[in-house]
Amino acid sequence: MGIIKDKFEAKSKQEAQDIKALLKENGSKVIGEVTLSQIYSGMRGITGLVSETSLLDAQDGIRFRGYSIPELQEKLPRAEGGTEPLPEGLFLLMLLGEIPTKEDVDYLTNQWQRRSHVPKHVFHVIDALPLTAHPMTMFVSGVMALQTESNFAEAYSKGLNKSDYWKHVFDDAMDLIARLPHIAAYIYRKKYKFGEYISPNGLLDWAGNFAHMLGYKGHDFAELMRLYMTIHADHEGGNVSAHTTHLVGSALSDPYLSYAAGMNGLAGPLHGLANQEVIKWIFEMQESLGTDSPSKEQIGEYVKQTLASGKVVPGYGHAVLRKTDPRFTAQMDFGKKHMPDDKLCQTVWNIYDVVPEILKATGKVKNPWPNVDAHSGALLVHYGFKEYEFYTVLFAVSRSLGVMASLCWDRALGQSIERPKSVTTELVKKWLKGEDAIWGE
Ligand code: HAX
Repeated sequence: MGIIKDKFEAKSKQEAQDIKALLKENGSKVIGEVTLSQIYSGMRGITGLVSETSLLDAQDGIRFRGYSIPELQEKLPRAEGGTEPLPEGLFLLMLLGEIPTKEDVDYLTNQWQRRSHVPKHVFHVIDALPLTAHPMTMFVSGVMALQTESNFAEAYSKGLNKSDYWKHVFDDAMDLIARLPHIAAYIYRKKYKFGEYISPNGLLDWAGNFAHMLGYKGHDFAELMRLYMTIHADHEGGNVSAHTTHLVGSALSDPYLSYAAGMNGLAGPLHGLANQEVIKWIFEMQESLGTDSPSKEQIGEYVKQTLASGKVVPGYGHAVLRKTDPRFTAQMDFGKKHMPDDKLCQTVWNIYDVVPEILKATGKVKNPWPNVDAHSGALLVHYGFKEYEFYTVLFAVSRSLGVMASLCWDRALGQSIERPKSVTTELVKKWLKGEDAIWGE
């Protein structure tokens, strides 16, 4: 890991100096205003965080260090005979800010293989849970059990110089990412495949080996995993999973604790759990309509029923995006290339034709377009991966790449403990009457 760590040290030291100079000159510049509505509605639109790894534009979608998803597909190294990017390459791009070579990516694959050993007690903790437990509960429990291995926690307890925090966070980040596919695949095989576990294959790349341990063979599924692990990795810093990881890490909780906290947020149905909710909703629609190829009219009626019963249409809407999510488009392109006649994918595409107009007509949904979760399940089902309760675990494994690269940056830049100011409604009322103007104390 020496080469990557040395490169990161040089880059982050330079960046820390630049930020110091930038703040000295411009630290008191005002970058926006905050309205009362914003503090009552999830702080939407308030710029309050720095996250180096990616940036989300409401119209164009996500860019990782300036690169769009089609650009990543073109520029990042691929597996032999493949067309999708290797997620190792995206991780290096997020960490170091440069498109890596195939040699760099192969080196990282090798390093992660060497670090992938999972101690037995982690599996024992997962085994202690009932088989009925949700896979995300099993996954986060496994990650918490793995916290015994934290370099950062051990070094901190012995006494650690502030300037060395990042070094141990870096090592934990690498170990954690390396180990997650094994933990996730163990849960999948335990819960759905009668505990018939598959040993890792040290010759495969990170996502290819994950596909192998899950038990899915064939080039196309491995390619889907490479694409999936790449596009779900990061979505700038304010989403629940990234922000939570950053927030918990800001208290110097180690990377295992921080990541586990973030993934508990990913497990919410308005965030990462939406991928299971989408496919569940489509299966329920098929059952209720008695067909696996519902017409657009039937879909439209079903969507209206969903809204009338006070539920959200899963996979649609976004807090920041105002156009179709390019992560949805990348998956639709994959579907059109590999499975153009798949009935479930065709249903997803028909839903895409129908839902936006209905959501627009409500007059309140700010983004009627599909997000990343609207498509992923249909691609997985095509390869026989129907256990939709597991889908958020796939998302979580991918998300480790973004949140861990970010956590390395947080510590290398010496970011502070996060602590925004909150107020009470009583204070707001007094302030509105001019009786109390004290904010921010
Ligand atoms: N179906 C029905 N109503 C929706 C909706 C949808 N897909 N999306 C938004 N709305 C509603 C909101 O519930 C809100 O209603 P109320 O005023 O009655 O509370 C109103 O429209 C305005 O909401 P908004 O400003 O457009 O959206 P928010 O920023 O508040 O919320 C969400 C963004 C993603 C949470 C929202 O669009 C949603 O619930 N979508 C469905 C769940 C989903 O797909 N989540 C995954 C998002 C992507 C992600 O994080 N993946 O991990």
